Amino acid sequence: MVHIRTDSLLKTMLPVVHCMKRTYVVNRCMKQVTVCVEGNIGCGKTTFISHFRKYDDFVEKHEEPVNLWRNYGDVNPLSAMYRDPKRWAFTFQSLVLLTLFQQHVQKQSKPIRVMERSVFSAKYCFVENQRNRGLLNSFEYTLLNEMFGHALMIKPINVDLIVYLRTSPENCFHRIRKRNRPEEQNITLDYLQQLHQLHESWLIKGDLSTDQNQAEVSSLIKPPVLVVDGDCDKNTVEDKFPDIHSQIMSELQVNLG
Ligand code: D5M
Repeated sequence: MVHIRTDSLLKTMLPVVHCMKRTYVVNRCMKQVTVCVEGNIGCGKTTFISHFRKYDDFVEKHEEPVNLWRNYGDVNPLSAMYRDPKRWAFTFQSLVLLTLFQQHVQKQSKPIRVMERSVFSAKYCFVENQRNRGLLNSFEYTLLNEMFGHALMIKPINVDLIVYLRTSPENCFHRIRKRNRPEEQNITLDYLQQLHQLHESWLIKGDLSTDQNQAEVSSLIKPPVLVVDGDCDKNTVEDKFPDIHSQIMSELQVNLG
């Protein structure tokens, strides 16, 4: 099932990208676009993004810098965060905000950038969840919000489309068990259910009521949302991918020919 939330469709008309064999000619005034793939832990984002390899001529892929989060100098911040979240949640979120911002502001070399997650899901899902669970105290939470709001004020980040891989927490749980990352051994179904609810509030209900910087950033974080069923198996997603890809293109109002 694929449907588009229509309440906030992007109105920008994008000029045409002409694809000719392995080269593309881009209208000089073309606006480069960014698509963020969002969804719960284990929902299949990395696999989904890998399907864009067929469109390498005009799509650049940015995977979540999880390897950096597992290997930062001689520490493993991801593991520290899961082991002792009260001590390391703030540090980990600072690292996530920093590294995802660095990705967002990297010079774009192709017409379409596809990013795995964004600073927005870090903030609206993970930071909120850690605050709700008492893992960030109010000082840490306020400081993270200030950092986020300030960074966006200095360098607004445009997202043109969000692809939401909507997956049941139960399926995410099984996939996390299957991929067997050592850091993630203690992830509970309860944790995934909380994160699922926050993704739903943000991407389906459009509820940003917790945002302390709402006035400044709300215009930047309400791109259209394309909802993709993440519960189907890998092969089905692969089969459906050309169709999903054309929906992404039509949503971006880019014509490839
Ligand atoms: O995310 C990779 C791993 O990173 C997974 O264990 C969730 C964790 N992650 C990602 N972003 C955050 C934030 N902002 N806070 C806490 N934990 C986070 P995956 O979804 O598998 O790509």
